[in-house]
Amino acid sequence: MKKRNFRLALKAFLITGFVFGFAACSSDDNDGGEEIITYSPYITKVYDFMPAIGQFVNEAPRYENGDTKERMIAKAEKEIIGINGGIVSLGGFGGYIVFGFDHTIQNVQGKKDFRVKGNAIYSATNPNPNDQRKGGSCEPGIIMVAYDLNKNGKPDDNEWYEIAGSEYSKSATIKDYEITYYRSEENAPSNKYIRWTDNKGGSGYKIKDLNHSQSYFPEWITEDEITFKGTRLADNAVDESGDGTYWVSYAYDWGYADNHPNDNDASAIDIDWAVNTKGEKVNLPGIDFIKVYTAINQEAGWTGEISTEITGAEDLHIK
Ligand SMILES: [Ca+2]
Ligand SMILES: [Ca+2]
Ligand SMILES: [Ca+2]
Repeated sequence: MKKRNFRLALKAFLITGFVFGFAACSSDDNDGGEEIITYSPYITKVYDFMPAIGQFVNEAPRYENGDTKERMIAKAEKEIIGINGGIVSLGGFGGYIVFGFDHTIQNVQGKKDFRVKGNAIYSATNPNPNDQRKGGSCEPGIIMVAYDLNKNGKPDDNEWYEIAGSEYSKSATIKDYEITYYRSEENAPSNKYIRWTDNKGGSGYKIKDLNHSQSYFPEWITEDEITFKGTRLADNAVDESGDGTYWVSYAYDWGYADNHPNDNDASAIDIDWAVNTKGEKVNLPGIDFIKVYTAINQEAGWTGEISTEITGAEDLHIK
């Protein structure tokens, strides 16, 4: 989440909720009546939450003394289930959340099936009028989907597939990226706040914004380092002012979370885009679970790190 847009983050992304009901005849319904099953189009459960480093980590949701990982998952759930319209920040590259629904989102042929909601916006002005790309505060996250093949009600490791978005096959995309963040030293300077190394020979520091006094390192974990893995997209933020005053983070074309505004068709996802680890298309009948993680490892000047935010999700076939 970039700093100047945090106020927008607090804006509720309330979409008029409606309950989907259909009549299902139950064979053991001996009075011959109908049993009404209602499904929610929105998130009903958060299964896991582990943000990476970020200026809104320990704030969205807020960590309080003694909170465990389970408690933080419950806090994240409270933010984004239903139409609560809260917000969860995933921090820098790799920070993730896993959530699910009370039904299987169907993969309808030829149609987009769901949307992960974030707080992406296009800026009204861009100091660089020559750049025609959509941009503003766009902080793309990779979307993974799982179909509950073994019907045990939870996502298993072998049930996950990546949604291959517009950048999937581009040479700038790193498919096996791995980053480790190290807990900051006592009194670490703000420009060398949290060190990171990656599996490509890269290293650097996450910068601390002095307006955010809380720790950027998830407070509820006891380890001194934390590692995340996944697909890394090319840096998307550009200092279009040339003097560091105006950063634009550009949207990629399609297939990511927190990348286009929630009312834009480019934020909708087709389950048909799911691929296996070899990059081969898989044909899922639907999905039960979604994982989203921040796809960018970039500090965007004074606006802070690029970090995906989640404000909800929606099954597009329940109307
Ligand atoms: Ca965002
Ligand atoms: Ca579809
Ligand atoms: Ca399962």
